Amino acid sequence: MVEQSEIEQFRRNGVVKLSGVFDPVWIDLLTKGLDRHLKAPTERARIWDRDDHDRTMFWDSMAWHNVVEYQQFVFESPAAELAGRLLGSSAINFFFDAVFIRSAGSQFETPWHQDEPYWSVRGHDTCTVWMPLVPVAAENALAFVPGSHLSNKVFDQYDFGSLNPDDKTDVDRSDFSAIAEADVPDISADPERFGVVSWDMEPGDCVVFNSRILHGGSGKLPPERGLKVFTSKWLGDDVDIKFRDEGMDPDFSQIMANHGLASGDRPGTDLLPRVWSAD
Ligand SMILES: O=C(O)CCC(=O)C(=O)O
Repeated sequence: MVEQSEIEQFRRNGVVKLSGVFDPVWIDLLTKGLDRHLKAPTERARIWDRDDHDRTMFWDSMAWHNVVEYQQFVFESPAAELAGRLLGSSAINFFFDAVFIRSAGSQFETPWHQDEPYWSVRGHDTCTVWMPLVPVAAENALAFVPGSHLSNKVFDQYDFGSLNPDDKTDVDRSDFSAIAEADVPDISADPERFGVVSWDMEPGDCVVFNSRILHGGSGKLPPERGLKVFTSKWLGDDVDIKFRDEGMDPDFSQIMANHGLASGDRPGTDLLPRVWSAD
Protein backbone atom coordinates (compact mmCIF):
# COMPACT_ATOMS: atom_id res chain seq x y z
CA MET A 1 0.00 0.00 0.00
CA VAL A 2 2.84 2.40 0.85
CA GLU A 3 6.54 1.85 0.13
CA GLN A 4 9.06 1.91 2.97
CA SER A 5 10.70 4.91 1.26
CA GLU A 6 7.37 6.79 1.41
CA ILE A 7 7.01 6.00 5.12
CA GLU A 8 10.54 7.31 5.72
CA GLN A 9 9.81 10.43 3.69
CA PHE A 10 6.63 11.05 5.70
CA ARG A 11 8.46 10.70 9.01
CA ARG A 12 11.43 12.85 7.92
CA ASN A 13 9.56 15.59 6.04
CA GLY A 14 6.14 15.40 7.69
CA VAL A 15 4.50 15.11 4.28
CA VAL A 16 4.39 12.69 1.38
CA LYS A 17 2.57 12.67 -1.95
CA LEU A 18 1.04 9.32 -2.89
CA SER A 19 0.00 8.88 -6.53
CA GLY A 20 -3.08 6.97 -7.64
CA VAL A 21 -3.90 5.45 -4.24
CA PHE A 22 -7.65 6.09 -4.48
CA ASP A 23 -9.56 4.33 -7.29
CA PRO A 24 -11.99 6.46 -9.35
CA VAL A 25 -14.83 4.82 -7.39
CA TRP A 26 -13.72 6.75 -4.27
CA ILE A 27 -13.45 10.02 -6.16
CA ASP A 28 -16.93 9.53 -7.66
CA LEU A 29 -18.32 8.67 -4.23
CA LEU A 30 -16.77 11.73 -2.55
CA THR A 31 -17.92 13.98 -5.41
CA LYS A 32 -21.45 12.68 -4.96
CA GLY A 33 -21.13 13.16 -1.20
CA LEU A 34 -19.89 16.70 -1.67
CA ASP A 35 -22.92 17.54 -3.83
CA ARG A 36 -25.18 16.22 -1.06
CA HIS A 37 -23.14 18.04 1.60
CA LEU A 38 -23.24 21.43 -0.17
CA LYS A 39 -27.03 21.24 -0.28
CA ALA A 40 -27.15 20.90 3.53
CA PRO A 41 -23.95 22.21 5.15
CA THR A 42 -23.38 21.93 8.92
CA GLU A 43 -23.77 24.87 11.31
CA ARG A 44 -19.95 25.24 11.18
CA ALA A 45 -19.92 25.91 7.42
CA ARG A 46 -18.95 29.29 6.12
CA ILE A 47 -17.43 31.26 3.32
CA TRP A 48 -13.79 32.14 4.10
CA ASP A 49 -13.42 34.51 1.21
CA ARG A 50 -15.70 36.31 -1.23
CA ASP A 51 -14.11 38.73 -3.70
CA ASP A 52 -15.51 41.50 -5.88
CA HIS A 53 -16.29 38.98 -8.65
CA ASP A 54 -18.22 36.83 -6.15
CA ARG A 55 -15.56 34.12 -6.32
CA THR A 56 -15.61 32.20 -3.07
CA MET A 57 -13.72 29.84 -0.80
CA PHE A 58 -16.11 27.62 1.17
CA TRP A 59 -15.16 25.55 4.23
CA ASP A 60 -17.05 23.05 6.36
CA SER A 61 -16.11 20.32 8.81
CA MET A 62 -17.41 17.19 10.54
CA ALA A 63 -20.15 16.73 7.97
CA TRP A 64 -19.77 12.95 7.84
CA HIS A 65 -22.65 12.32 10.26
CA ASN A 66 -25.09 13.48 7.58
CA VAL A 67 -23.32 12.39 4.42
CA VAL A 68 -23.48 8.64 3.79
CA GLU A 69 -20.84 8.82 1.07
CA TYR A 70 -18.34 10.33 3.54
CA GLN A 71 -19.22 7.59 6.05
CA GLN A 72 -18.46 4.94 3.47
CA PHE A 73 -15.16 6.63 2.67
CA VAL A 74 -14.18 6.81 6.35
CA PHE A 75 -14.92 3.17 7.12
CA GLU A 76 -14.11 1.42 3.85
CA SER A 77 -11.54 3.41 1.87
CA PRO A 78 -7.77 2.84 2.18
CA ALA A 79 -7.36 6.19 4.02
CA ALA A 80 -7.31 4.83 7.59
CA GLU A 81 -4.76 2.16 6.76
CA LEU A 82 -2.61 4.68 4.89
CA ALA A 83 -2.63 6.85 8.02
CA GLY A 84 -1.79 3.87 10.23
CA ARG A 85 1.13 2.71 8.09
CA LEU A 86 2.59 6.20 7.71
CA LEU A 87 2.23 7.07 11.41
CA GLY A 88 3.43 3.61 12.46
CA SER A 89 0.48 3.37 14.82
CA SER A 90 -1.08 0.18 16.11
CA ALA A 91 -4.59 1.62 15.63
CA ILE A 92 -6.26 4.59 13.99
CA ASN A 93 -9.32 6.60 15.01
CA PHE A 94 -11.14 8.98 12.69
CA PHE A 95 -11.17 12.61 13.83
CA PHE A 96 -13.10 14.66 11.26
CA ASP A 97 -13.58 15.57 7.61
CA ALA A 98 -13.15 19.08 6.20
CA VAL A 99 -13.75 20.41 2.72
CA PHE A 100 -12.08 23.39 1.02
CA ILE A 101 -14.00 24.48 -2.08
CA ARG A 102 -12.75 27.35 -4.27
CA SER A 103 -14.80 28.65 -7.16
CA ALA A 104 -13.03 29.16 -10.52
CA GLY A 105 -10.36 31.83 -10.39
CA SER A 106 -10.46 32.30 -6.59
CA GLN A 107 -7.28 34.10 -5.53
CA PHE A 108 -7.70 33.20 -1.86
CA GLU A 109 -4.52 31.67 -0.39
CA THR A 110 -4.79 29.55 2.73
CA PRO A 111 -2.73 31.29 5.46
CA TRP A 112 0.32 29.34 6.67
CA HIS A 113 -0.47 27.48 9.85
CA GLN A 114 -0.19 24.27 11.87
CA ASP A 115 -3.24 22.16 12.79
CA GLU A 116 -2.62 20.02 15.86
CA PRO A 117 -1.73 22.76 18.38
CA TYR A 118 -5.21 24.22 17.80
CA TRP A 119 -7.23 21.03 17.76
CA SER A 120 -9.23 19.54 20.64
CA VAL A 121 -6.78 16.63 20.70
CA ARG A 122 -3.04 16.48 21.38
CA GLY A 123 -0.33 14.20 20.00
CA HIS A 124 2.35 13.84 17.38
CA ASP A 125 0.69 10.85 15.69
CA THR A 126 -1.92 12.81 13.77
CA CYS A 127 -2.30 13.33 10.05
CA THR A 128 -4.50 14.69 7.31
CA VAL A 129 -5.19 13.01 3.97
CA TRP A 130 -5.63 15.93 1.50
CA MET A 131 -7.38 14.81 -1.70
CA PRO A 132 -8.25 17.05 -4.66
CA LEU A 133 -11.37 15.82 -6.45
CA VAL A 134 -10.28 17.72 -9.59
CA PRO A 135 -6.79 18.17 -11.11
CA VAL A 136 -4.63 20.84 -9.47
CA ALA A 137 -1.24 22.26 -10.45
CA ALA A 138 1.60 22.40 -7.92
CA GLU A 139 1.47 26.21 -7.75
CA ASN A 140 -2.21 26.05 -6.68
CA ALA A 141 -2.01 22.99 -4.40
CA LEU A 142 -1.47 22.97 -0.64
CA ALA A 143 2.23 23.59 0.13
CA PHE A 144 4.42 22.51 3.05
CA VAL A 145 7.63 23.37 4.91
CA PRO A 146 9.32 19.95 5.11
CA GLY A 147 10.61 19.00 8.56
CA SER A 148 8.69 21.75 10.38
CA HIS A 149 6.59 19.08 12.16
CA LEU A 150 9.68 18.14 14.19
CA SER A 151 10.51 21.60 15.52
CA ASN A 152 8.25 21.34 18.60
CA LYS A 153 7.47 25.02 18.06
CA VAL A 154 3.92 26.29 18.25
CA PHE A 155 3.47 29.14 15.80
CA ASP A 156 1.06 31.99 16.39
CA GLN A 157 -2.11 30.77 14.75
CA TYR A 158 -3.86 32.79 12.09
CA ASP A 159 -7.36 33.52 13.43
CA PHE A 160 -9.45 31.62 10.91
CA GLY A 161 -12.53 33.10 12.60
CA SER A 162 -11.62 36.38 10.92
CA LEU A 163 -12.29 34.75 7.53
CA ASN A 164 -15.95 35.62 7.63
CA PRO A 165 -17.04 38.13 4.94
CA ASP A 166 -20.71 37.27 5.55
CA ASP A 167 -20.34 38.04 9.29
CA LYS A 168 -21.71 34.70 10.35
CA THR A 169 -22.09 34.60 14.12
CA ASP A 170 -20.69 31.94 16.47
CA VAL A 171 -17.57 31.12 14.46
CA ASP A 172 -14.47 29.90 16.30
CA ARG A 173 -12.41 32.88 17.38
CA SER A 174 -9.68 32.59 19.96
CA ASP A 175 -6.66 34.34 21.38
CA PHE A 176 -4.14 31.71 20.45
CA SER A 177 -1.15 33.96 21.03
CA ALA A 178 -1.35 32.87 24.68
CA ILE A 179 0.44 29.64 23.76
CA ALA A 180 2.35 30.66 20.65
CA GLU A 181 6.14 30.46 20.87
CA ALA A 182 6.94 32.04 17.51
CA ASP A 183 5.44 34.15 14.75
CA VAL A 184 4.75 32.34 11.51
CA PRO A 185 7.58 33.43 9.19
CA ASP A 186 6.71 35.03 5.84
CA ILE A 187 7.05 31.77 3.95
CA SER A 188 5.37 32.97 0.73
CA ALA A 189 7.91 35.81 0.45
CA ASP A 190 10.81 33.36 0.11
CA PRO A 191 9.55 29.80 -0.44
CA GLU A 192 12.97 28.54 -1.56
CA ARG A 193 14.56 29.51 1.74
CA PHE A 194 12.01 27.32 3.54
CA GLY A 195 12.33 24.46 1.02
CA VAL A 196 8.59 24.67 0.32
CA VAL A 197 7.13 21.66 -1.54
CA SER A 198 3.86 21.04 -3.39
CA TRP A 199 2.87 18.76 -6.24
CA ASP A 200 0.81 18.57 -9.44
CA MET A 201 -2.05 16.28 -8.49
CA GLU A 202 -4.82 14.33 -10.21
CA PRO A 203 -7.97 12.92 -8.61
CA GLY A 204 -6.85 9.67 -6.93
CA ASP A 205 -3.61 11.22 -5.65
CA CYS A 206 -3.29 12.52 -2.11
CA VAL A 207 -0.82 14.20 0.16
CA VAL A 208 -0.66 12.95 3.71
CA PHE A 209 0.79 15.39 6.23
CA ASN A 210 1.57 15.40 9.92
CA SER A 211 -0.76 17.88 11.59
CA ARG A 212 2.11 19.82 13.19
CA ILE A 213 3.69 20.73 9.84
CA LEU A 214 3.52 24.33 8.60
CA HIS A 215 1.25 24.33 5.56
CA GLY A 216 -0.67 26.85 3.47
CA GLY A 217 -0.26 28.83 0.29
CA SER A 218 -2.82 26.93 -1.80
CA GLY A 219 -5.09 28.88 -4.15
CA LYS A 220 -4.42 31.73 -6.64
CA LEU A 221 -6.35 29.77 -9.25
CA PRO A 222 -6.35 30.54 -12.97
CA PRO A 223 -9.69 32.01 -14.19
CA GLU A 224 -11.09 28.75 -15.58
CA ARG A 225 -10.05 26.51 -12.68
CA GLY A 226 -11.94 25.74 -9.47
CA LEU A 227 -10.61 23.49 -6.68
CA LYS A 228 -12.57 20.93 -4.67
CA VAL A 229 -10.63 19.29 -1.85
CA PHE A 230 -11.81 16.63 0.59
CA THR A 231 -9.66 16.10 3.67
CA SER A 232 -9.86 13.49 6.40
CA LYS A 233 -8.03 13.76 9.74
CA TRP A 234 -6.73 10.68 11.58
CA LEU A 235 -5.47 9.95 15.10
CA GLY A 236 -2.81 7.42 16.11
CA ASP A 237 -1.20 5.91 19.19
CA ASP A 238 0.00 8.89 21.24
CA VAL A 239 -3.13 11.03 20.90
CA ASP A 240 -5.42 12.05 23.72
CA ILE A 241 -8.27 14.52 24.05
CA LYS A 242 -7.25 18.04 25.05
CA PHE A 243 -9.67 20.89 25.59
CA ARG A 244 -7.47 23.98 25.42
CA ASP A 245 -8.14 27.05 27.60
CA GLU A 246 -6.74 29.25 24.85
CA GLY A 247 -9.44 28.04 22.43
CA MET A 248 -9.58 25.53 19.61
CA ASP A 249 -10.08 25.66 15.87
CA PRO A 250 -12.19 23.90 14.85
CA ASP A 251 -13.64 23.74 18.35
CA PHE A 252 -15.27 20.33 18.82
CA SER A 253 -15.01 20.39 22.62
CA GLN A 254 -18.76 20.71 23.20
CA ILE A 255 -19.76 17.89 20.86
CA MET A 256 -16.93 15.76 22.28
CA ALA A 257 -18.08 16.45 25.85
CA ASN A 258 -21.63 15.52 24.78
CA HIS A 259 -20.21 12.13 23.79
CA GLY A 260 -18.64 11.72 27.24
CA LEU A 261 -15.10 12.58 26.14
CA ALA A 262 -12.88 14.63 28.49
CA SER A 263 -9.32 15.95 28.43
CA GLY A 264 -6.86 13.09 28.90
CA ASP A 265 -9.15 10.44 27.41
CA ARG A 266 -8.05 8.39 24.46
CA PRO A 267 -10.13 9.02 21.30
CA GLY A 268 -13.16 6.76 21.09
CA THR A 269 -16.97 6.53 21.06
CA ASP A 270 -18.94 6.71 17.83
CA LEU A 271 -17.81 10.35 17.46
CA LEU A 272 -14.14 9.43 17.03
CA PRO A 273 -14.45 5.80 15.95
CA ARG A 274 -11.60 3.32 15.73
CA VAL A 275 -11.46 2.45 12.05
CA TRP A 276 -8.27 0.44 11.62
CA SER A 277 -5.89 -1.60 13.66
CA ALA A 278 -2.62 -3.24 12.69
CA ASP A 279 -3.92 -6.69 13.67
O1 LIG B 1 -6.80 23.13 1.14
C1 LIG B 1 -6.52 24.14 1.74
O2 LIG B 1 -6.43 25.25 1.17
C2 LIG B 1 -6.26 24.13 3.21
C3 LIG B 1 -6.14 22.76 3.81
C4 LIG B 1 -5.70 22.77 5.22
O3 LIG B 1 -5.19 23.74 5.74
C5 LIG B 1 -5.88 21.57 6.05
O4 LIG B 1 -6.43 20.55 5.58
O5 LIG B 1 -5.47 21.60 7.22
